[in-house]
Amino acid sequence: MNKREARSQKPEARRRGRIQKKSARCAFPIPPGSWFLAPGFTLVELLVVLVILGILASLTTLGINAAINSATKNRTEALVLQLSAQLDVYRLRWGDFPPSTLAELGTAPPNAVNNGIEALTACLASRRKGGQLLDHVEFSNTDADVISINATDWFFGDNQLREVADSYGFPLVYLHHKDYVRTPVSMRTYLFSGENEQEQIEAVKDPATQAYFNPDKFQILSVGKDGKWGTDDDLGLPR
Ligand SMILES: [Ca+2]
Ligand SMILES: [Ca+2]
Ligand SMILES: [Ca+2]
Repeated sequence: MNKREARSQKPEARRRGRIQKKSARCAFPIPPGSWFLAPGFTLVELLVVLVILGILASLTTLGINAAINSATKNRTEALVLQLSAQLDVYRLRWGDFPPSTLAELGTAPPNAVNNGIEALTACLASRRKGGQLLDHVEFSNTDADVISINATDWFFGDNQLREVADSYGFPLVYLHHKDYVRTPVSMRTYLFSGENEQEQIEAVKDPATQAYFNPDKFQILSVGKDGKWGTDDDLGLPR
């Protein structure tokens, strides 16, 4: 290549160089000072990221807790419906629902708390005639009472007066319809945990009519997650 040819090619080379530089700049335009070109995060950027991660973590925890609470509540409601169906079977076999106290079965209960659910548990766990009706349920014995005899030939293998417990571990409340208002009130006295005081239960009325729900059957109630009667988280039939 002579000098003239070389000179003629220089502008072309310079033009290609400019194009290459321009292409390099424009192929992926990045504004100056962009954060991902910086050698590291600034303190403010790190704080922003941490705050966002914290918010996401708390939202996830809240969602998980809400799902757990909902599932636990659903288990108690399903248990109450299950017991309701079993009580209907019991009445078909025996002509009536279990009483609200074992005293009506000829056995004096050793104390005056949790009598209703203890009587329900004793009756549905009985091996007499039609066989036991309780299945896949949890039990408590919050008043730790033991009776002298196995009043209904229940299947537990000891004489503890157990209570069917809700999904929170508290004994359910059971009231035969004839005991919604009848004395003694010990049939409606409950101890839901060893840490709380005894509570007096009232059968639930329809607020619109002031008539008792389930007037010809029974009421099964749960004190809910807080373990206290008469609060917003109470569950069960008839509600
Ligand atoms: Ca008792
Ligand atoms: Ca008991
Ligand atoms: Ca409650």
